[in-house]
Parts: sequence; structure tokens; C-alpha cells
Amino acid sequence: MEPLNNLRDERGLAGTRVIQSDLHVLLASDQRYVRGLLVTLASAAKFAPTDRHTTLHVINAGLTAYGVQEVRRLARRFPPQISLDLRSLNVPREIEGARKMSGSTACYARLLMGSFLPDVERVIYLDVDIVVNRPLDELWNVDLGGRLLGAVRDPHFQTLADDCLTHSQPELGDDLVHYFNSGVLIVDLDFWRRSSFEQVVLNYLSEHGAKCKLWDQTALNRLLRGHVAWLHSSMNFLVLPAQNHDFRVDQAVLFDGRAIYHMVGATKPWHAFLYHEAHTLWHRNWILLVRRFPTYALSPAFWARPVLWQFVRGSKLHEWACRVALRAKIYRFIPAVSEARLRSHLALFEPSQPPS
Ligand SMILES: [Mn+2]
Repeated sequence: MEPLNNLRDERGLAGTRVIQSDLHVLLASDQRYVRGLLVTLASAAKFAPTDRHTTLHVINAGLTAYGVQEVRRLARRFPPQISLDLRSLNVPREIEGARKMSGSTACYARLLMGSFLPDVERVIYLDVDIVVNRPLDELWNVDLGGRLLGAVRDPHFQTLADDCLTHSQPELGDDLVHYFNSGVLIVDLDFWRRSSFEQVVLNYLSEHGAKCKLWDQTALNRLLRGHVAWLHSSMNFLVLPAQNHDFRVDQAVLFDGRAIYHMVGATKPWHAFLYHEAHTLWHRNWILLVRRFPTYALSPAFWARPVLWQFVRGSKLHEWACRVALRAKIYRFIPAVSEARLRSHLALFEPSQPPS
């Protein structure tokens, strides 16, 4: 992957300049993500600047009346410099045929940010599976250097070709174009409107929407083709549901816990009966900021896994069990166990590699 490394060296991270204006943050959610929305809103409000006004704009892409009530109840506790702007939006016909994310087109709502916020010049976009844990103005102050938006390189999809499998264009160098995660964006909304980007992306989706593997993120990456300002990974730190390394160690070592955490993958921390790497982090916000009951405490997985991890993982017994299971091909009979999974466990016993 020689050329990719060259590209990586060429493009440094975006710098910052102080932008002393009121902050605008945009989110979009339907009812299925309402718990995520509440935590994202509450944590964003906590880390908003205290000397300026911040408006949290929420696109209601299918919240129930009760969901709306819950969001409004949360917003009543925000300090006076933070306000909520919650409105619905009609889905344009261009995205009706686009690939759905678990039956919904709500993930495309962010693409309408330019017309949803006609008087806003710059906006922070946040997914609703996020915990903000660093001051938001650090993201607000990113110097985009004339680019449409700033985003973080996706550690799981290195290049455009890794995502757009169905309509990759190697002749255009898709295997060299860096790929970003669209869960946290800082957008020059003025530029977005001036260049009619909304229509460009909607046209693209009406034609190719059914083939976009990662929905709106595929479309944004393809249309911008790497012409983005690259942000530091702590601005959108991707947390997978179950990683093989210790998330708590990562948090502490990488950036002293100061990050915007993004819970990617289908399993979310609010799915009470499944273990999630960021369970504790997310629920701390759920209990303290949203002031809700810690439902995870009812889940056996939540208790069993840390105990196993503490006492079994890394032990001789663990290594021996993995080797026996691999040799006897036991994994063929146990649904949750695979050969790849066993091998990933065995990798724990090999000398550790420096992070690349
Ligand atoms: Mn997300």
C-alpha cells in the first residue's frame, strides 16, 4: 500500500483558528435511536461553551409524540445559553429508493442540513450514537482551509474502494482516496449551499442510492472524494461493540479521555442485554445527565463479561481452551464462536505490536 502511505504523509491534520460566533449543532433521529439522541444531546450540552450561545438543532425524522416530549423535558434542564430547535422534515422523493438502514431512511436526513438551517453558516453535525467528552468549541474552531467539511479518517475503511464495492472506479484511483466516517462533521454550510451540494448529493442518491453500502456516508465520500479537512481521531473516536483490546486503556492513554466517542456497529450501549465496550461510559451519561434508570444492571451479560475478562482473559486456561477448541474444531457447533474469533483471542498471547 505504498501510495496510500504517501498520501497520508501529504495531508496533515487541519489547524484551528478561533471562531467567536454562536455554535450550531445538528442531529437527526427517529424513535429507535431516541435513547442515543438523549445522551448525545445531554453530553453536547455539557461540553458546549459557557460564554456563547449554542443551538442544538434536531431533525425529527420519526420520533413519536412521547419521544418529542422526552427530548423537550431534557432540554428544559439545559443552562440558559443552550437552546433546542426540534422540527420535522419531509423526506424528498430522491431518497425514497435509497438503501435503507434497518428499514428507515432517517440516516439521510443530515444531507438536508443546508435547507433545514438556511441562516446558519457553519454547523457541527453529530450522529446520535455519540458521547461528547471534550469541549465542542475545539471542533467548532477547526480551520477547514476552504474545504466543504472536516471529518475523521475511518480506521475500518481505509479507502473509497473498501466501501464502494459495487461501483468502485479503480481507474479513478478509488483505492487511493481516503475514506472518512460521517458520524462527526464540521461543515461550511455557506459553501454547502453556494455549491448546491444538497441537490448534487440527492441526485446522486436517486441514481445510485440503492447501491450505497454505508448509506449517506458512501454518497458523501464518493462525491467529496477525499477533499475534506482531516480532523484528529479524538474528534470522532470509533468504538466497536466488542473490541479485543481494552477500551478503557485506549481512552486513558490516547488522549486522556478527552474525545468525542462514537459507538459504531449495530449493537449500541443502550441495548441492555448485549455487552458493549463503552457500556460504562455511555451509562454514566444516561444516569447522571439524562437522569434515567441504569437498565444495564439487569443484564447478566453486563456482569458476567467483566468478571470473565478480569480473571480468565489472558490466563493459561484461556489460551489452552482456545487451542483445544481450534484443534478439535469445536467452533463449528457453538453459534457465537468462530475460527476467526478464537484466532483473535490467541493473538492476545503473542507479543504486542506497536499501534500502526
Ligand atoms: Mn453512528
